[in-house]
Amino acid sequence: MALRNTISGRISGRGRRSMSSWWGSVEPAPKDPILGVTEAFLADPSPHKVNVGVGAYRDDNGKPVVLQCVREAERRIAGHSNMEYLPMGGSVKMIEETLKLAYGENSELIKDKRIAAVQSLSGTGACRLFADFQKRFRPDSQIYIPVPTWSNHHNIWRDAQVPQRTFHYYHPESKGLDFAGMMDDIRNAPSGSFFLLHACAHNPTGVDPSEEQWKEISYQFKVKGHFPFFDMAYQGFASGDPERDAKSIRIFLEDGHLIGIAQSYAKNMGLYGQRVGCLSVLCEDEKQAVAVKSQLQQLARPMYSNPPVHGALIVSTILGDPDLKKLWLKEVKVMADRIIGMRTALRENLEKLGSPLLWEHITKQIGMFCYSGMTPEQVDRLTDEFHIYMTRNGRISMAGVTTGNVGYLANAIHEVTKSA
Ligand code: KET
Repeated sequence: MALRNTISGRISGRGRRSMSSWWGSVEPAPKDPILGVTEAFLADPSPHKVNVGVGAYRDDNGKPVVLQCVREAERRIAGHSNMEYLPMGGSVKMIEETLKLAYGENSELIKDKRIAAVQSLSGTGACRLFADFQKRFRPDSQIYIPVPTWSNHHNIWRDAQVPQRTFHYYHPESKGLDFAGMMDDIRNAPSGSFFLLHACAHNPTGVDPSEEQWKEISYQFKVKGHFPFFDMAYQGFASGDPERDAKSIRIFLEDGHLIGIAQSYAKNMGLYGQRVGCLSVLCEDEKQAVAVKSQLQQLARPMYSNPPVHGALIVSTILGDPDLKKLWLKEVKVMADRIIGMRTALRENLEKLGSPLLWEHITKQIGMFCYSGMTPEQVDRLTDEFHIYMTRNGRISMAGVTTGNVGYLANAIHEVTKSA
């Protein structure tokens, strides 16, 4: 008895010691530069607070929006679908419709079955799956990422253990595209490099190449044999028309590139939390596409097995019905137009206040974001003194600006920038 007590005492003592040492070396992770802003916003009790951090669309009352086409699709789905597993590669019907949006309604590439595509956990999951695929099959490759870019791109390729290089993109003085710098970097990268391109509505800058510039970029990629990977998280949010926003991709397709695309329905269908998207890789022929798809599935299986079913069903219900698709296109345009309207309003408010700075770029930039040019210190003042929350790179999510808060926002921006 005594002995047993001693042993059990020793075991539990040792147990305690090792238990407390399991995670003793784990330090708290740094806050995410985008999602951390939402956390701080939620914790602020001020009734005046404004969140223009995360890129999530709000209506003019600042409320999250569920599109009418989504409500209708949900109504049709309710009670009619089972909840069985999807295949590892996801919903075939959803993927079919999704490829049409990127590659074109009547694309020969789709007919020829040259595209390896799987349903992904939204745009993030598509990027991550591609990064893992790149690492597995091109283990010595690197990825060229624009400066600046969506902060999570760095995390994604880092965690996939693909080394990162950068290329020039934004020109801070002109607040436009550094086209010459970008072209130089494309020319100087080793032949056959991987490049990450934002298909439209570049995050965070709101600056896209023109059609002519895309053609030159595509040409230079051809000369160098580079691989373009398009992140298309905002199809429809640049021009209000998903077809027009796919122009960059279509230019590359016309030039005969083999490409990869990450598509997301988070923004353009407002399905943020449903996590529905698509990763596609254009291959040389059907046989190659079959092999690539099987390997993408092989990557997915031990990670999450197969993707969630509900969001995919919403998407395929909408895009598979001509009337619902028409309604969706109308609603995308309404969202894009409201944002464009808020750009004008913010700029006009700042100019009316007599701001000594130029704010032309607010209306020139496109998509969800305004890359304001404010410094991290100015952003800190906006948060501390005015309860306005945005990322410290000065990015304003125009999707969070409303008729009700635009005056307050402009006034605060004026206060922190007027002596700069
Ligand atoms: N790519 C880009 C360029 C992008 O801005 C986002 C999201 C994504 C992919 C991923 O979206 P998903 O929800 O996985 O489909 N950007 C916003 C939200 C976030 O950071 O997660 C943002 O920049 O605020």
